[in-house]
Formats: sequence, structure tokens, C-alpha cells
Amino acid sequence: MPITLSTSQSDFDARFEEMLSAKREDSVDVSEVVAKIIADVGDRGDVALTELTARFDRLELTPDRLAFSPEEVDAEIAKVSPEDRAALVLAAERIRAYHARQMPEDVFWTDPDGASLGWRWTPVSAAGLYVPGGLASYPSSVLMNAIPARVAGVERLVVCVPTPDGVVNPLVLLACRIAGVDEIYRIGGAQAIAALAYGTDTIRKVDKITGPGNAYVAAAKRQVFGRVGIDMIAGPSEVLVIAEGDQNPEWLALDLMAQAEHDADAQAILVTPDAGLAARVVAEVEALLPRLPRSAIAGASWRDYGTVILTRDLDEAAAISDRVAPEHLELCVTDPQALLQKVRHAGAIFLGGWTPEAVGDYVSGPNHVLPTARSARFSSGLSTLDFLKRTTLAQLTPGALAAIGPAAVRLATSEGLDAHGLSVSARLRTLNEDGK
Ligand code: HSO
Ligand code: ZN
Repeated sequence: MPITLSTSQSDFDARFEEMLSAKREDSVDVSEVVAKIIADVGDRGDVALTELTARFDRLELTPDRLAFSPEEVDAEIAKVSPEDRAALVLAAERIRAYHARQMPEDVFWTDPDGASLGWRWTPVSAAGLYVPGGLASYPSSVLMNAIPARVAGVERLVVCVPTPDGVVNPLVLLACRIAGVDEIYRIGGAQAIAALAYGTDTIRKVDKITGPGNAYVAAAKRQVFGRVGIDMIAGPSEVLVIAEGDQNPEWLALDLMAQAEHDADAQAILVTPDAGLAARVVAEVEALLPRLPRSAIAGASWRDYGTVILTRDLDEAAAISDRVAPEHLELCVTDPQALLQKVRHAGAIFLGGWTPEAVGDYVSGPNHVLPTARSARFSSGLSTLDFLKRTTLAQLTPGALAAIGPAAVRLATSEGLDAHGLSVSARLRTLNEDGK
């Protein structure tokens, strides 16, 4: 049974806060092991990489076999059915079109003092995408990471994917090909992150690392941050569904389970003013769970973290949602646009009963790498902007320097930085002399 709360309960706030602060991740501290692996790859490069890959993935490689050759990629992707390929191509095209719209414009203007100012966006030169192996090796995530990088203009795109016992998901390689990935290495874990950050003889280092991974990958990303950029550290994810009484309870139950089946730590929350609908959805979930292949995972998530919250009305549902700041928010109501005006904090919002979150995972176009664990209060999902940086620009005329320079001289003097002041006043003096 999910946790059931009602905003009319006198102890609602306390129980809601308890639900919100429940620790869903059993985070083992792997930072010491990871630090050793990173140092090892930093010191011994390819030799460390091949040794660690033999140990963790039971795969014997030589440095020249770290990368998939184009022929190996061809052979793997030949195994993909035409239907799967077409679906991936459709997804890629829609994701590309959406992310192209995110490209920001450069600006440059002249202000009333005569100073020309602006900024310019340029891509990072090389990006590394981590793709997990095993259960969560998602081709859709390859597209979601690689396409924004390509759209931003990143010149060199590298993927690292572990292949335990040499096994790779052909769809992952096809997604790399479709997205235009340049190099694919069969390495994983902290050692892959270290190789991307420090470089080896075979793998040149990159400037930014994105993509999900297990506790070791997350710890490694934290430790190399600063030397390279990283995207974010993803925590257990969640969906919050706001629904009105006329919505299909089976669909709502499926939407909740689509989140729950990801991970036993995932959280699915239903918020509704309609107690009858809540009961129908809970019954649908119970009926559905035994039929899902991943019922053990989804059942554990629903039992431990599944939550149903009854509110007085939709306005209150929106306020509750903002306190959660969910990664995914579904507005399954008759007028989703009206409700949209009342919510602020969410990674991605899905409007109306015909927009299940699962379309957003694959084909709608927006990114599915989103802020988890309430971080939507202060951050956004992965976008084209994550692969760009903004450089500020300033160009002064003599007149502009004459207008604003004296204030700079004063401030430099007040900070005790004489050379700063002189670098401005020397020019001002020349201007005054020329003026005479
Ligand atoms: N819902 C996940 C992404 C995903 N779902 C990949 C299916 N495949 C995080 O937004
Ligand atoms: Zn998903």
C-alpha cells in the first residue's frame, strides 16, 4: 500500500515533510576506492585501463582494442531490426529539432556611454558521454546526451560504455551512430571517467563529461569536477501526477508504474482532490503490478515510496507539487494550461491526459536527463546550453573610457590596487593631452 495523506489531516505538514525527507538512496561511500582508481589511470594510463577492465568486466583488451572499430559497430548494428532502427531515427530527429531551438543568440550592443557590450556562445571542444552497461544501458539516453552536444557544435564526441564479458547492446551502438558519436570505448566505471578527464595514450581527454552511472561513476564525476565540467549527479527519480476525477484510472496507474519500474528507489506520487479517483488508481496499480515483468522493482518502489495525497482542490495540488519539485510532473486535468500557471518547480511538465511521461523519455523532443531529488528548485534538465559556454565582450571608444574610466580609477584606489587604477588613468591622461 502506498503512503496516503490528506491535506485536511491536522498532522499533514509533518507527515508530508517526513515523506519528502525520507532517504531513498542507500549511498555507500566509495570515494576512497574511486580516488585510487582515478590516480591509477592518471599514472599508468592504458595499462591501468586494460587491467581494470579485465578485473571488473572480465574482458581482456589491448590498448588498440579499447575502441570499437567502425567494422565492429557495423556488425553490431546489423543485428537491430528495421522497426527498432526507425523508432530510434524518429526519436533522434525530434530530439534534434527540439534542441536546435535551444541555440541561444550572440548579442552585442552600444550603450549610451559609448561602450559596446555583449556576449558570445561557443561550444566546448570535446565531450565524453558515459553510458552504463547492464540493466540501465538505455539507447534513448545516448540520444539525449549526444544530440544536444552535436547541436551545440561540439567537435569531438566520445562515448564510454562498459561491455561486461564483451556483451554490448547493439541499440546503444546504433544510437551512437545516429547521433554522430566519433569514438566509442568499451570501458566503464570510475576508470572510464578518469580516462575521459585525464586522457591516456589512446583516449584523448575531454572538456565535459555527462551521462548517468552507478555509485562509482557518480563519485568519479564528483572527483574530476573542476578539471572537467560535469552535467549533474542524478539521484533517485520521481514522477508526480496531478489528476482530476474524470481521468482514466488505468492510464494513471500505468504512468505511476512507468516511474516505479525504473528503480526500487524511484518515487511515484498521485495528487488529486478526488478520493474516488485515488481509490480507483490504487486498485488499478494492485491489479497491474503482478502482470509487469519488473513487478519486483516497481512493487518495492510503490510499497516503500508510492504516495497518494488528497487535496481540497487543484490549486492546493499545485502548491503541493511545488513543495516536491518533482523531476517529472503530469497535469492530467481538463485545463492543463490553467494549472500550468500555478506550478513553478519541476524538471519537465507533461500537459493533459494524452501526454504520458513515457513519450518524454523517448520521442517528444525535450531532454529526459532531468533534475532529480528536488533539485528542480534550482536547476534544469540537460540542454544544448550545457555544451556551450558564454564569453562576455566589451569594447570602449576613447569617449566611453573618458565617461566611465574615472569611476574605475576611484574604485581601484579604494581597493588599494594601484596598477589597476594606473592602467585606466594612463589612458585618460593621454586623452586629456590629446584634447589640449
Ligand atoms: N525516465 C528516465 C529516462 C528513461 N526512461 C530512459 C526510459 N528510458 C529519466 O528521466
Ligand atoms: Zn523513464
